Amino acid sequence: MPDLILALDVRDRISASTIVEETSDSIDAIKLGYPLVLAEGLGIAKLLFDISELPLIADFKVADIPNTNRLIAEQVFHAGFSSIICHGFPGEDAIVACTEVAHDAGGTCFVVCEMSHPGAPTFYHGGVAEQMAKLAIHAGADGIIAPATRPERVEVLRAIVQDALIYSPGIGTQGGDAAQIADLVDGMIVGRSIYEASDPKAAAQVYAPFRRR
Ligand code: OMP
Repeated sequence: MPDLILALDVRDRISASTIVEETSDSIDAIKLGYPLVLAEGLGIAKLLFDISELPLIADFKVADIPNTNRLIAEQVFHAGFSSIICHGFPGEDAIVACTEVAHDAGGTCFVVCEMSHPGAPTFYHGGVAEQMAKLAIHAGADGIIAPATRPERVEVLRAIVQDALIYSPGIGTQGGDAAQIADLVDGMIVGRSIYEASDPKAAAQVYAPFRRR
């Protein structure tokens, strides 16, 4: 059974800290990305860690040349994150740059291999995701991101990455179903279905039957 990862895409520290206080017993990690970090700065990571003591995943979908990826990743781990998400399409050397920094910091690196939204198949088709999954593993990444909105694609990618981790977004608001995906993945990423709920704690607990522990 997978971890439940809260995608905390709120835009202010009061909402962020309130939701984390309410849900921290019901989730296993918190994913922060551009919406909250651009609004509040990278220091929000320490604030949320001090409240929850949960692992923090930096979702900047890093997608640059290796040197720039490395510089970004260094900032991420210096800020207290445990994991970083990068894109696969810039190629193996770019993934290696993020992975090396992650491992030097005792953290992990995840590679986006196929996205969850309706437009994703425009470019993620014809074996592209499969190639990226192979590249991610060859580059030493710890896991991949694969779409809960397409469980059949997660099955294909699971066969490639085998025991590596798969974190899967798209559950809830995007239409993915935790019951369909839980057995295939190591992390269920859920955002709006929890943080936009009138009772975020109750909304997080909906996923308890599918969650590890
Ligand atoms: P909700 O759709 O609100 O549950 O949020 C999903 C979260 O997962 C957001 O933070 C997205 O940026 C992220 N995400 C996707 O939705 N689809 C992807 O293919 C990849 C990600 C991601 O890398 O986390």
